[in-house]
Amino acid sequence: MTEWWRKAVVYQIYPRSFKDTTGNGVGDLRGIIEKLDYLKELGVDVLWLTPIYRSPQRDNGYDISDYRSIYEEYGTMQDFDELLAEAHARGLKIILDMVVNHTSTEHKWFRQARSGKENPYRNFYIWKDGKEGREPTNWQSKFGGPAWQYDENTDQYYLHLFDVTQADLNWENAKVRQEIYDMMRWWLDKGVDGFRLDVINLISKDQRFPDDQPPGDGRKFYTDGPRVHEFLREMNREVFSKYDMMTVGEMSSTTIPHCIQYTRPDSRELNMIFHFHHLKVDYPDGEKWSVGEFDFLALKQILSSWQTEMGKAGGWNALFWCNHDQPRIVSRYGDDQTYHKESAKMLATTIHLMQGTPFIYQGEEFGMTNPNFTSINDYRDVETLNMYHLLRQRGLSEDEVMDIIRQKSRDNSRTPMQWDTSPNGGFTTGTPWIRTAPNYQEINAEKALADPDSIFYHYKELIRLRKTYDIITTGSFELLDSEHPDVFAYLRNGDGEKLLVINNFRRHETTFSLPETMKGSDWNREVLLSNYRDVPDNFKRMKLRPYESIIFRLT
Ligand code: TEU
Repeated sequence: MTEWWRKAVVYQIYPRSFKDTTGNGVGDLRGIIEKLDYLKELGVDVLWLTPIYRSPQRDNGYDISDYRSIYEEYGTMQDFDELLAEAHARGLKIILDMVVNHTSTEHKWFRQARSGKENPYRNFYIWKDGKEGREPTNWQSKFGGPAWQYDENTDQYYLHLFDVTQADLNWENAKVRQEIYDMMRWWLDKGVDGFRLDVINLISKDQRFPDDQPPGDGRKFYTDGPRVHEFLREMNREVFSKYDMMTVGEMSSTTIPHCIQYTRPDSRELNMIFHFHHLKVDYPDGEKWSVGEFDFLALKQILSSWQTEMGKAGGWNALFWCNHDQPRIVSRYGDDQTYHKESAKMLATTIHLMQGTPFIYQGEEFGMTNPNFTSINDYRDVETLNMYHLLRQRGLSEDEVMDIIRQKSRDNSRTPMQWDTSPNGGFTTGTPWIRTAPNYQEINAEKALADPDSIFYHYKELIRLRKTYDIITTGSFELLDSEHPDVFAYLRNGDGEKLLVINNFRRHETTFSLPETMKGSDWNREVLLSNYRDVPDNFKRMKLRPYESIIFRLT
């Protein structure tokens, strides 16, 4: 099988907020068909659709009640088949989101399991007796509160690492695994080109169910469980190995050694992984639901170590800043006001010149920002609403809680795609399921396409560079000046050529000096891409403007 995914660029679509063609305020599959030419213009190769299956939508589709039907507000299976055909006709591949750690409690398997202890589906899920009148263990749900829900019908608790309506599947049960593999093959036989695997490193639980939840982000406890690699090798043997496809695993709270194991070709598990450590350097004391400056030196150290260690060991990273769970990166690590364009371009260059497969999240390509809603009534995300109540119960004021939510909510990336200056940014002719960000008249795709200096064309050029220069795919990574307080600079080393990537992460001017090892050499240098109209005169000791970003090719 060809490894086409090593040079591919993936575009993530959150269908609910992408484009509505019916006027009901919810995006749909026909809206994606309508925008395929826009995506072709950007130059991406693969579209990742977040869950499109039948679901009560408690967690916007990550709570699946039927893996083989389309959620009715998104359209029909015929619409999906047409979308797949239209994408393939344009040379675009489509990967689907496989949520197999849990199902909705509305799924027929769970409804059967809940009906009685003797039901053949009982052990499709994880049921335990309570302990002295409380939950079986002190595990906590990622959305707040206990991870066990009491079911009085059978006087037992079931496990849910996420929402109470998302019951964890029991992967120890071979029947569960076979049902999942059958379902995966069903979608691949329809022509789907791969999968993003939701929290896939949670599927193996420690069967002792230890009752010692560590403080803080206790999820480390559930991740990379004892049989996770065994299950993934089986999934690869039973399914992935039989298709020319791409797989990317979402790895919550994982480690580099595990991710080398997950992605080394000879492991025969996955092609690549998302880790999130670079998106936790603005979690004060590791706590997501509090606010603080991001730790720039930690950011450089994390991204660099994942580049060098995965690179050396044959692992493969998915490269991303944004997705449907994360705040908009230009509002988070950039400047969504004065230096909006410069900082968005700098952030894009930083991640796209690394080794791995880049992922672009809808709207990132023209600099969509956090919406900064001021009322909790404007938020929809189950995690955000749970945390609002938890934080208020802990005694935080309304203003304190809303300040945290404005910066941390997953809804920051879920507001409607801003297509143009018409009402609701052209996303819908109806009332959108969630408000459109107030800045849609200034920041939208139509305006970006009309501006040759826009963020859109910077992304388009980054994609073109990846297709043109193999060194971006194959070159080794070398961090420069790890202690510089403002600049993230690195080299990509190839045969007879280097790429020097310089990124000022600050809204003030700064200087960057080439390392002594490079000063003596007389390089032919070419500017491949920058975010200002010119570059600093003094190459060896550069004076960098706010958020200045430059890619030099040295030969
Ligand atoms: O996300 C896993 C996950 O941990 C996220 O919920 C996110 O990292 C967390 O909100 C940060 O606090 C996946 C999906 O991407 C997410 O949308 C789902 O809600 C979740 O799994 C459950 O399926």
